This record gives sequence, structure tokens and C-alpha cells, in this order.
Amino acid sequence: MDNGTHYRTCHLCEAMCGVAIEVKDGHIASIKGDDNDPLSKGHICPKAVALQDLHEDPERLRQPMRKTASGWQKIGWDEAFDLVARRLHQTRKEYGRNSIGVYLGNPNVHNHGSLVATMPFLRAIGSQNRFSATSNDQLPHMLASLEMFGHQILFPIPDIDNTDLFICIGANPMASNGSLMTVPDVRGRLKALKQRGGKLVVIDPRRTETAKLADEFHFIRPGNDALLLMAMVNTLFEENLVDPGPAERLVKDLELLQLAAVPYTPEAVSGHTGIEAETIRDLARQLASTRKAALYSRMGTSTQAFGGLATWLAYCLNILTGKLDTVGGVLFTQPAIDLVALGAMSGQNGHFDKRRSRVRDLPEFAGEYPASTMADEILTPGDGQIRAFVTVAGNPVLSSPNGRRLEQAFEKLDFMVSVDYYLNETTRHADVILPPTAALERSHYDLIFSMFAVRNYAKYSEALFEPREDAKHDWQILLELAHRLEQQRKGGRLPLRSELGWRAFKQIGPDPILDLLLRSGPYGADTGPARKLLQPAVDLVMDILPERHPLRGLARLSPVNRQWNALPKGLSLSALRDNPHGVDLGPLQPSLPDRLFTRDGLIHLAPRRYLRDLGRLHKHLVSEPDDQLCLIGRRHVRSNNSWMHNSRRLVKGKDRCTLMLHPDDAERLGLAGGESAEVQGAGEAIVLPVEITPDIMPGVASMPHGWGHDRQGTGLSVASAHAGASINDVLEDNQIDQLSGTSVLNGQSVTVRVWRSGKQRHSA
Ligand SMILES: Nc1nc2c(c(=O)[nH]1)N[C@H]1C(S)=C(S)[C@@H](COP(=O)(O)OP(=O)(O)OC[C@H]3O[C@@H](n4cnc5c(=O)[nH]c(N)nc54)[C@H](O)[C@@H]3O)O[C@H]1N2
Ligand SMILES: Nc1nc2c(c(=O)[nH]1)N[C@H]1C(S)=C(S)[C@@H](COP(=O)(O)OP(=O)(O)OC[C@H]3O[C@@H](n4cnc5c(=O)[nH]c(N)nc54)[C@H](O)[C@@H]3O)O[C@H]1N2
Ligand code: SF4
Ligand SMILES: [Mo]
Repeated sequence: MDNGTHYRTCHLCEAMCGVAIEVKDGHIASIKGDDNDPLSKGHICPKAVALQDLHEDPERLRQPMRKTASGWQKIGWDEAFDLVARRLHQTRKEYGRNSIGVYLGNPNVHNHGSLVATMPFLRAIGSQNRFSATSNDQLPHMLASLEMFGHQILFPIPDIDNTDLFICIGANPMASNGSLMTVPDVRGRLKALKQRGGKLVVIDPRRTETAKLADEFHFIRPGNDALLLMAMVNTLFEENLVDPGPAERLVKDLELLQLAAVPYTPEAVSGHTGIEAETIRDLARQLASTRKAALYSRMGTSTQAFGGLATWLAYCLNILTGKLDTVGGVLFTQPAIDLVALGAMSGQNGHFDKRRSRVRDLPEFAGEYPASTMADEILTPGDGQIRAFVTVAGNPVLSSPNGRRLEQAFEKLDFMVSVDYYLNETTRHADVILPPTAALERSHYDLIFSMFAVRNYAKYSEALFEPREDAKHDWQILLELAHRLEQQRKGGRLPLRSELGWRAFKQIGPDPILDLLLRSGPYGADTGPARKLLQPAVDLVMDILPERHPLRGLARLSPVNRQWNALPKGLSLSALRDNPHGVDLGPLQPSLPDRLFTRDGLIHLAPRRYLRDLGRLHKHLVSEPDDQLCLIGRRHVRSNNSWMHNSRRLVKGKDRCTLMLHPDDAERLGLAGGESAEVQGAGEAIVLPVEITPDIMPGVASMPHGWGHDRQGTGLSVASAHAGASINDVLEDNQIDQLSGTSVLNGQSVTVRVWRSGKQRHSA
């Protein structure tokens, strides 16, 4: 890279901030916010500097590694690919295709090359035993989108820049910078909301950094959001406040929802939620009476015992009060590369519960089983038992519940391979590690988070540094493995056509595919006269074809679709290269009914599976509220899941892996601030320092996830020196939201006691 300033998207979290990276003599001299980025306008968070730390980290692996009796050994790529393909194929041949397990971690969705290569890779593996971070995260949102709108990644995004009331439940965007809402500089945007007279309401078991900006804040007892939201639905019907507005003619099963809400009066849920009945009514009234309002829920409401119901009800509330498809409410985006429409075109709207996992009979979602059952599938003997495992950009030992059990499971495998550039808590169990290039050595286009942004926006970044000659991108690794696995399956040789196909794919890579998708997308290069000619035909097609016809999908997608006539045109890869700060494609726009993908073209307010799960919620409603201490998670702006603790600049300062306790609980337990507490779930106990604060609800303890770097045999010296403890060593993997299969990461009961230093502490 020549000296000068390079503009780029920060890929670390969902906010997609534009960064300006200054390079001098082949090194990064500074990383600043890009003032000319139309979405982030110069905003960055403290993590942006970690782009440099990650790039320069001497402990980042740069060559394939093989575990031997005498330790890790560097090997060449060809040898590594051969070994991995051979071992995986052997397992498959001996025990069947489902004997290979695959786990895909979060950074995959920040990497367009991986996204393009994942599908052929998974096909080549051919196993149904797939897992990902989704079931520890946003699965309930995907399920609600699938059930209600007909497509698993069609999310209603809060129009935060235009709203007058933002109700934020179970999310802390001030720390996380937003999720399923790409919102760089959320502080600035919330400040602007207040300046125009708007209001921020936060509902959380902890008075979070976001809550501290709120005009109104309510503690909620963890795991009870479905009750709160049901009582808000109940109030809307009781007080005749239901008015779906733009969605009026499109909603189906309104009466079923009304009926379902009957038992959940504000009085009935008040004990469990810890929120007064009148406050609940007032929340419902405010939402109904503010024309531009958005109710937003995230991690805290999705990864809990009633995550499926809570997320569904959050969507329902926006619809019942006319916020869906309203400027200032929640809207569907229109991204330049429209994976929603592309998916629908090929019949890939998503699916749920098409098959069930072998050991615990849990439903698949989008072809994946819940991460909480990974260890069961490895440890339980029988037909279909997982014997070899692949992780790609994931650290499930720290990120999935009961990480200790998962570690035991990984040790039982015949073979394990990790595509990852760190020797960490997960990859230390692998036999082979295949490290990809670092992010600054590859180009970047945010295929996923462009779809969730609070403004339509497109940006492409060139690689900043030339990769080393022997380095491989994630997509190259995945395609090479896929190719070799296919060859093995066919006895060593592929038919000429498919051999050529694989070679071509490996030659081309993801960027020409981006170009094709950009050009043929809604903002694609203007087809000029051809468009005039084609337009009548396309209009006809749209009018006469049945909703689900593939041709209709094609027409919907093409830049000549009349629905998109008003959109700016001309996007292509070269157009994006000419605009290195990114291209603003305008504010979110109403898009109903065109953007619905349900078979009947309607919004399903009361899908059966939610109604069926209400039995469980009702049982909870009529149970006695318990007073056990329960554990929840939190995020900090200087940390990102489990894998950025090797950056000295990010981990410096005071210990952030602390157990927050309310003063009343601390007193009851005899714990003073700074003292070590032992936290015990059903399995392991962990030890961490206590932080006493009135900002946490009595009866609730909070600690961050992604720590616990004291395991032996990793190659992360900075992280190990700031080890912390892993919340997922305490959380059980048998607690899931029974509707969706999502892990319960918030609200599990724990016992906390003073830790006496004489006692044996778990050693890795
Ligand atoms: N208790 C609790 N558990 C949680 C959560 C919680 O809130 N509470 N949050 C959950 C959520 S939302 C998520 S998304 C998951 C995340 O869970 P995971 O995705 O399993 O874990 P990460 O910590 O993101 O680890 C990412 C891994 O990818 C590697 N990596 C980073 N960049 C690249 C790359 O470009 N290519 C490759 N090949 N590898 C790369 C890193 O070295 C690291 O090993 O954790 C979940 N777990
Ligand atoms: N700095 C930083 N940014 C990140 C990440 C990170 O690790 N660090 N991770 C990224 C990822 S992968 C994701 S998915 C997003 C997540 O982004 P967010 O969804 O904003 O995640 P959190 O900050 O964990 O906020 C969850 C909130 O839910 C609250 N909560 C816990 N239990 C309950 C409950 O039962 N009810 C209610 N109402 N609230 C509850 C917690 O106290 C917490 O404030 O963040 C992304 N951004
Ligand atoms: S908020 Fe921070 S980590 Fe997230 S994209 Fe922006 S600079 Fe990167
Ligand atoms: Mo996540």
C-alpha cells in the first residue's frame, strides 16, 4: 500500500463505521473516523484502533499449523489441505456424512468472501450437523421475520433518525453500537432525537449506558419480557388503541392475537416483571399515541427462556400501533445487494423445524441445530454421532453455554480443523489450524449489515495491504477444501466440467460476483433504452404472475422493476471504487406490500407455533415469582465477543470482567466491592471480582461474555494476562427457549458466594 489515506469500513461490529487509515512507509500511522462517510460521518469507537492491533499482532497465525505429539508444527498449505480433506473424507466414508460437525462463528457475517464461499463449502461437507452463533443470538428475530413476513432476514429496522419515541428493550446500543440496526454514532442520533423533542425509553435489568441517556427507564426482571409485551398488547386491545395504519389491509389473525392476550393483564404480569401495572399501560399508550415511534428489542429479549415469544410480540406491537412501514417507525431497508429478494427468488426464504437433532430432538433453523446441543451430538454414541468437527471463525468454547463440556467433547473427536487466525480456547483443540489473511489484507463489502442499516447505503473497500505471497483468504481456504472434498468423494477425480467450474470459481473470487449483484440490483447500472423497451413487459410480468413464481422474483430484483424507478441508479463495483467514502442511497422508505414474502402476501400476526408456545408462558404467568439470583450478560464498548482481548490498547485499564451486584444482594451475601465471588451454575463454578452498584436490579447479577482466557495451551499472551472468567462455564446448555431452540444466555439461576482463596480453583 502506498503512503496516504485509505478509506474503509470497520468490520468489527455491526455499525459499519467509515475509517480513514493513514499509511506511512508500509505501516499504519493512524486510524480516524472518515468524516465523509455518509452513514457514520466521522464516528468511530475505541475499538477501531484494534484494526491495527489485529493486523500487527505477532501472535496472529500466518501459516497452517498441525498438532503433533511434540507440539504445534508449521506446515505448508498444500500439505494442510490434503490432510484435512483426507481426514474429513475418511470420517465421512466410515461413519456417514452427518459424522462431520460444522460451527460457523460471528466474523463470517462480516466477511463477504466467506459468505460467498460458505455455501459450496457446506455442500461439499454434506452434513446436517451444522451449528452457528445464530442460536446464541438473533434466531428469534429470524424466526419472527420468517413466520410473519415470509423471509428470515427481512427485519424491520428502527428509523431512529426520524422517530419521536424510541423504546429500547434488552439492548444496549451505547455499548454494542447497535445490532439488527446498523447505527454508527448512536449517541449522536439519540441526542438528535432528544433535541427534536423526542423521547428515549429503556427497559433492562441493568441501568445501562443507554439507560443513562433515557428519559424513562424501567428495571425488568430477566426473562419476563414476553409477559410485559403481552400486557402491552392486552392494553392496546382493551383501550381500543389498535390501529395498524399502513399495514391495516395486510394483517391477518388480529382477533387471534387479541384472544391470546386476554389473560395477560398489566396487573397479572406486574409481579413477575417487576413493573407496575399503570406503567405498563402508559408504555402501551405512549407507543399508540406517538405517530413516529419505534419499539426495538435485541439480545436481552432474544436469548432468554421466552426469546421467541418476546421477539414476536415486539414485532406485533409495532404493527398493532401502525409503526411498521411508517417513516419514523420501523421499516424494511432496500439494500443495493438484496439478499432478501435474491434468496426468495431461489426459494430460499428460510425454514424452521424441517428436521430434528438426533439426541435432544431440537428443531433446525436454516439448516442449523441449536449450538446448545453441539456437545450432545459429539458425546452421545450412536448412528449419526459427530466424529470430526470444523470451526470457521468461531470460538464456541467461550461463546456457547457449558463451554467446559464442549471442550471435553472436542477432545473426544477423531479429527478437528479450525479456520481461524488465533490459537485460542477453541482452536487449541483442533488437529489443524488454517489461518486466513487479516481483514486489512482483503477487500470488504458489507453484504449483511448493509441490509440492516438505518439508511440505505453501499460501500466497497479495497484491501489495504497486499497479503503475503503464501497467505490465503477465508474464501480461498473454504473453496480449496470444498474442491478437494468433492474430488475425494468422486474417488479422486471430478468430471471435466465440474473440475473447470471449481477452478474458475477459485480464480474469480467474490468481487466479480459483487459486481454482478450490484449491477443487477435495484440501484444497478441504468439499462437506458433497454429499460424503456423492457419496462412494459416487466410490468406485465409483475401483474399476472403468481406471488411465488421465480420469474416474478427475477423481475422484482432487476433494476427495471418499476417499484425501483425512483431509486438512484448506476451502482457497480467500479462506481463504488470511485466513491471510497461510500454512497448514500437515501432514507428508509415505505415498501409494503411489495416487500412481503409470505405466500398469501399478508402479515401473519398470530402464527400457530407462537400460539402453541403460549401454554408455556401461561404456566409461567400463574407460577409464583421466584427470588433466586439470576445471571445476565453485558457488553463493553472496548471489547468484542471473545476475540479482541489480545489488543493491549483495548484491555488496558481496570478489570472489566466483573460481577455486578446490587448493594442489597452484596450485603446479604457478605460480599464487599473488589472481593472475589464464586458463581456457581449447575456445572462449573467461576471466580471473579465483584462490582457493587445500584445500577443493577436487586436479585440480578451481570457479567460480560467472551472472557476466560486462562486455559492452558493458547497463544494469546495479552488475553491470558487479562483472563477474566467465562460466563459460559456457568450457563447450562440444557436451558433453551423451547420454541426456537435459542440458548438461554440471560436469566439462568446461579448461586453466588464469597470465594475463599484457599479453595481449589478450576485449573484448565
Ligand atoms: N453468555 C453469552 N454468550 C454469548 C453472548 C452473550 O451475550 N452472552 N453473545 C453471543 C453472540 S451475540 C455471538 S455473535 C457469539 C459469538 O460467538 P463466536 O462467533 O463463536 O465467537 P467470537 O468470540 O466472535 O469468535 C470469533 C472467532 O473468529 C476468529 N476470527 C476473527 N476474524 C476472523 C476472520 O476474518 N476469519 C476467520 N476465519 N476467523 C476469524 C477469532 O479469532 C475467534 O476465534 O457469542 C454468543 N455468546
Ligand atoms: N462493544 C461491543 N459491541 C458489540 C459486541 C461486543 O461484544 N462488544 N457484540 C456484537 C454482537 S455479536 C451483537 S449480537 C450485538 C448485541 O447488541 P445488544 O443487543 O445491544 O447487546 P447487549 O449490549 O448485550 O445488550 C443486551 C441488554 O439486554 C439486557 N438484558 C439481559 N437480560 C434481559 C432480559 O431478560 N430482559 C431485558 N429487557 N433485558 C435484558 C442486558 O442487561 C443488556 O443491557 O452487539 C455487537 N456489538
Ligand atoms: S462502532 Fe467501533 S467497532 Fe463498530 S464499526 Fe464503528 S469503529 Fe468499528
Ligand atoms: Mo452476535
